[in-house]
Amino acid sequence: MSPLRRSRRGAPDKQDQLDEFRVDPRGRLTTDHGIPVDDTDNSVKVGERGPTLMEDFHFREKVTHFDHERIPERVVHARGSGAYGHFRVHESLAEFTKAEFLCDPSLETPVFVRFSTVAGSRGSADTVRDVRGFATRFYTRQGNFDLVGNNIPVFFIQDGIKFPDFVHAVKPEPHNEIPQASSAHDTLWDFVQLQPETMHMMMWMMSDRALPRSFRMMQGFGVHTFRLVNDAGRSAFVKFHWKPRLGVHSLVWDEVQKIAGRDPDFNRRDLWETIEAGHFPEYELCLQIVPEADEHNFDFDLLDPTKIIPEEMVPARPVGRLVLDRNPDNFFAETEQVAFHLGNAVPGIDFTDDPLLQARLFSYLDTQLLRLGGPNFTQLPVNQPINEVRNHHRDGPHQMAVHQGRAAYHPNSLSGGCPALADGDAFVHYPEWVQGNKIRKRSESFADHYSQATLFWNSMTDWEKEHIVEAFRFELGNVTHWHVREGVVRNLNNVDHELAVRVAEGIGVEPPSRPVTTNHGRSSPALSQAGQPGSVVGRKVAVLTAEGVNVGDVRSVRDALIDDGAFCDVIGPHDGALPAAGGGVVEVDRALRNAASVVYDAVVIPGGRDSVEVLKECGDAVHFVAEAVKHGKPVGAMGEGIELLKAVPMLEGVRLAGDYEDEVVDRGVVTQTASGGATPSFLSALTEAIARHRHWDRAKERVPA
Ligand code: HDE
Repeated sequence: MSPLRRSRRGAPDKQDQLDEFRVDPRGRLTTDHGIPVDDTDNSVKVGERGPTLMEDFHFREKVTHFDHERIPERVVHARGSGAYGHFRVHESLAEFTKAEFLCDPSLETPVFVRFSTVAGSRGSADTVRDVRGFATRFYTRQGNFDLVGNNIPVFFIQDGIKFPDFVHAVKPEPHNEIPQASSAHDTLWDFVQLQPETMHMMMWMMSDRALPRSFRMMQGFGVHTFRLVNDAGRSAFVKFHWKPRLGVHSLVWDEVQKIAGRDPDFNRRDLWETIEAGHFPEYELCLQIVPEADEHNFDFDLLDPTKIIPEEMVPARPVGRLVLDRNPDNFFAETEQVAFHLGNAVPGIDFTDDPLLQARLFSYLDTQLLRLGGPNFTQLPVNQPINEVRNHHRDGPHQMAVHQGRAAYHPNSLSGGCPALADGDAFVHYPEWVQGNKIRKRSESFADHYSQATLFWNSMTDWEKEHIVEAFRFELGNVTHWHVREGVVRNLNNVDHELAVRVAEGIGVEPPSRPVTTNHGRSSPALSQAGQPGSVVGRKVAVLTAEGVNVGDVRSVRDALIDDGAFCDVIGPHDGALPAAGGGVVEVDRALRNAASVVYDAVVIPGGRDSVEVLKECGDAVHFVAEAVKHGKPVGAMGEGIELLKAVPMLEGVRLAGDYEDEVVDRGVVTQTASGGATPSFLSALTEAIARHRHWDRAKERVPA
């Protein structure tokens, strides 16, 4: 039973509640039983060189505790990062729901969010091709509401009974536990080719959505259709969306593979550092609401989790704002022990008969019992609701509550009938009318596996389509069974003929000679990542320098970017201070050997003749710039810095500032001939180019990086 924690401000508050569990390391060392310890470096022995004694209870306790430090990792979504924040609804949604936190704009609801990858182990790299989990716990005054979503709005399968099959297929293969955190292997694609309901999701998986630049720059989706229920008991269907304020932006495939080596914690670090810097990630909660009466007005089934409701059909209405503003104190206690459960729903939010959702309602509680070792995991600080918990659940491992009284049953008279049944404010399951035979069968209305996969393909720009084709080629190129490659191409031909042909041509499979069906030609602009809003906030910019760099160039760029909320690292040949041109020094943030172009969003090359001469002769520096250009990143150069750009072969065709033009902006390459300080127009062109994220209109094939 969770002890009630009351905030010092009177209202229940999650951080106040957590305060009571936080342990300040200042103070003296003790055993777990509070016995003071004055030596924790030497075990008790018989003589200085003799055997260790069993009676050394401090030694035994220390090592025993260590031996038991690990718990099973999540069977999926093992690698994750969490943050606290708060949510506030803009206007009352009482018309649709009685959930208090969605009805009262004056209420700030505490939240904990855990982002994750799905397939990899706890220690795997962040930047892999995968779905990202986006699980949000709202600590409402009516209890915990968990919105356990992903960054992709559909799922691989329609019925939860297929989940173990799918996960066995995507996880490392059982005979040799290879590959780690990757879908590019035979078993996954074998499953895909035989299970066409995966096709819509696989289109998303092969798109840039599976390579988010940042957790701050990806959407979240509840995936299933849920219900909202208002005070009058009227229900409407709803799809939940999170839209990031910074827009949806992704990395490129070549880049993610390199980042996985250079900084496997790339997304985790990004979340942590931006929150520490006060650049709090923000998301808009948007709802697609469908009146119950319209349930059957779509050419797909609202209960089918492999389908979206196109936003052009039902707009995603912005209803509230989520801000993440606090990192956890302890990864294990909070991020690892948080136990989400789809069944944590509050009055006003309810379920539908989506067979994937129904299976999840079973799985999450079950998995926590194993992972957290018993039924009392709800008492862990991160899992406790902020309102009071009272019931007749008793005992079990690690029971924290000291239950008073004699009656642990209902009804009772010995405890005055307490705890009393809720009156009026209880969760009452929506009394949906259901009737039917018991059958093991999928509804015919779930049978169309291709139309929305085609819709997704049709909605992509040329560069997005190119990335998708390349992704299919890479993944299938790793598949050793030829019939599996052929099977996938056959399925793709049901999505779009051109797509199937392009993929087939890259993987040595005979391209299909004709389309199976005619592409329906429909598209949904909301599905494309082109034209997303952008910002420099939290972006990382590298300023490439060597001895003799122009200090004015460095400072002007750095100051302006930091003012705008970006992170800016001066990269130099070594740590410490560099003598600058004309006197003075420039402090280096990172030595070139410890830096990698792939972890930055943009590169700037300041002027300074000597500095640029050194950089031009340095293979690592040229590579640094070339790689940024290859990945479509903004590049800026001032004065002599332009000469370094000329040493990068890919810049053929891109116009640079020179004899006739003092300042030029061309396809994300921003240059000014002058040195001694960036001009306002250079700075604004640079920040705009960074906010645009990537510049796909550059030829990059010939870039050797
Ligand atoms: Fe999960 N999923 N899932 N899932 N899921 C878990 O619960 C499961 C599904 C999602 O950060 C597990 O605590 C089944 C869809 C996220 O802690 C487990 C099915 C969506 C997280 C589980 C699905 C998700 C999980 C593993 C098919 C998007 C991480 C550890 C019926 C809407 C939560 C755990 C966190 C975690 C089961 C399908 C999202 C085993 C059986 C669809 C974000 O219970």
